Amino acid sequence: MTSEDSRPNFHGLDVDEVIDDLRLMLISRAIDDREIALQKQSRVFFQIAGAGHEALGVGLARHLRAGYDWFFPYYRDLALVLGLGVTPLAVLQQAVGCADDPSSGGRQMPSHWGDKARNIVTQSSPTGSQCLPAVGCAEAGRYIVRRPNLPGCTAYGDELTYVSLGEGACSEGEVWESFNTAATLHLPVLFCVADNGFAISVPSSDQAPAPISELVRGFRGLHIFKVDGTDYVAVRRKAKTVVDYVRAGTGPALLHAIVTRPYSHSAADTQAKYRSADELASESARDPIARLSAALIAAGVLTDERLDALRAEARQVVADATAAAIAGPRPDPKTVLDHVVALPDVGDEGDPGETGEPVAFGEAIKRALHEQMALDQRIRVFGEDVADARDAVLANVEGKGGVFGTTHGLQREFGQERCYNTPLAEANIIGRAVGQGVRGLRPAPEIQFFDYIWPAMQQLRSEAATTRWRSNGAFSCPMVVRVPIGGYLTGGSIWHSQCGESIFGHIPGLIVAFPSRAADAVGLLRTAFAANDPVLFCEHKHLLRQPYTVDPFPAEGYRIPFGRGAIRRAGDDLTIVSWGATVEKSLQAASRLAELDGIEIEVIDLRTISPWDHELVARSVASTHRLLVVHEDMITAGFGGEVAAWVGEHCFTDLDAPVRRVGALDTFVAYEPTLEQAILPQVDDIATAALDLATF
Ligand SMILES: Cc1ncc(C[n+]2csc(CCOP(=O)(O)OP(=O)(O)O)c2C)c(N)n1
Ligand SMILES: [Mg+2]
Repeated sequence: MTSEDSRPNFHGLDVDEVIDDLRLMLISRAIDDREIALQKQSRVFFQIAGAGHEALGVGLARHLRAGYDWFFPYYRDLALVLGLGVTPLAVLQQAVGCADDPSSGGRQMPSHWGDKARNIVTQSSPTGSQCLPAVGCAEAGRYIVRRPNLPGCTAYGDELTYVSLGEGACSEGEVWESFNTAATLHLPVLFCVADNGFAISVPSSDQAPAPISELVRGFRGLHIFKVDGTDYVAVRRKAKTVVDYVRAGTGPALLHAIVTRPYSHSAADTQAKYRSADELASESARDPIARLSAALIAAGVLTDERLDALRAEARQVVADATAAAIAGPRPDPKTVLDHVVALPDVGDEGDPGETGEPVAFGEAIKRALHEQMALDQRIRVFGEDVADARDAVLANVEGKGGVFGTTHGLQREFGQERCYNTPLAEANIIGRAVGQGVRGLRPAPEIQFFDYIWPAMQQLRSEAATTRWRSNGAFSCPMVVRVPIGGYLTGGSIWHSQCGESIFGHIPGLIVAFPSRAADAVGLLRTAFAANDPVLFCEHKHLLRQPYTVDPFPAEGYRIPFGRGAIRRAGDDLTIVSWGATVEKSLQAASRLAELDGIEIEVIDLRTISPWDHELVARSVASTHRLLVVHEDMITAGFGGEVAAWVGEHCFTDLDAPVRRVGALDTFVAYEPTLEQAILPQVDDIATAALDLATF
């Protein structure tokens, strides 16, 4: 009961600390109980409890450092975030959807933590998707700490990144991708798997053939620990060992903690439907609060009366927080579009100049990458095959630099820390970029082919694009995702030739650039690196070496604001709006119609499709009175549908003919050249549609 220095202790732990932690555990449980009651009164609209996970949370928090370490907790981590200093008021403000909710301003469900000052990164809902960003965050910390002068970036040599998830979420593939990279790069990541035996109603025996601590044994370098997460003393001891281990920088660790789930999965669930009364009763015997209270009473450190007083005090704290949260202002519906995206202010487009060396599209992008990386050490380029070669052989070989050669020479010039290969895993690439972007770096991940972007969709859409909005502007996620796209390759086929930008145009928070010539690619890439939000930068493969894309390399400072199109050819009779590879085809069709039919077509290149230049299109349609939208993507739900609908709605009185579209047939791109030609829009198709429309 007393140690050598005669301070009261409990199993070697400071009694005051233990009582404080018990107090937090009681507050955590009281918040759950209160939220459940509030939901029945329609004061909160969802509830998911931290009950059963309290000892794990407070025990870990004792050894972690808010505002120093980085945190990617999940929804059951209520006790952990309280231990890190998040107040009951902040928790209740989110639960009731108060405007003052510091995590999200009423935008996110309860228990979706986010606290900028404490480095608790805004949380999303997809299970397990926090793991790859956590790895990227740890990776960023290691990079930043060696470069102390990077603007807006701080890191500590002994920081760690905490990420937690349930045992059910461990079935997600991205989680395994995160173990892979954390172990390969020896990153200071603490994975905490809170195993309560169920994922909603699915028992862990339906998830995997063995518990997670056994499954991960093959990851060399991942240290594995197990703990009874309902035993506060055991958690405290293990947490210290695990945290010390990860903090020392030796590598990642996985803590597999067995916990309980005394309450149903969420307020929308009734666990009595799938768990027997006996089972629930035996689990309640392992309740972490009951266990710690009983142990403290047995040790003579606590009395029943004191426990009752602590419990009453916890309820009061929560009642006061609830009253304050309910009395707080409701969010203003006028703010719903705030913090979707913050377009960079790069001023006017200016003049690209005529004196630069003439370069084609691909070469221009390559040079712009060299230029931007030289200017900004926060930029790191990574992806599949983007590096040149292993350092050991680099002096004797030419270097790969991407399957299209666009990143050639970046590793040689800037080193492996700034241009490196990743595992062949697209979610890994974008997820790690998310974590790096949140830390203030300017990651420039490459997806090798647009056709393989889908495994990264979760990270792009649910993480990168939502970060700013879901945190009500507290966090942002800059990244420049370069992606070779498109067909007209003769032989590319279905998985090397698709477009599909409309799907990304449908994602708020994601900027989509789609340049068609060299100067634009440079001007837009410079702007993309100035942005504080994710940019999908589409590089059309067919354009990389085409002579018609050649421009003098634009003067320093030439940047194109997002959402500003360009008139490629002036005309009075008809407007064509296009982007990417079909801009040139539209120009050819326009020349043909001018020569043969005397029809003058105005061709607009949108250059970015999200945002897109409504004003320029409206102005052109006001003078030509006819619109044809041409794109390479399929017609159905292609982005042309959006342009056509907007013009129909806003420029109706200017129109003398229906808006028409030309695009790919509603199928995939085929391998055999005549099939590809039949599927993708050709100059003839554009010319025919334009002639029809001009003579309507
Ligand atoms: C990708 C995804 N699929 C499904 C869901 C719905 N869902 C939310 S929590 C959950 C179960 C998670 O179980 P586990 O990982 O064991 O964590 P626990 O809730 O038990 O702590 C499911 C299926 C989700 N949020 N995300
Ligand atoms: Mg579970």
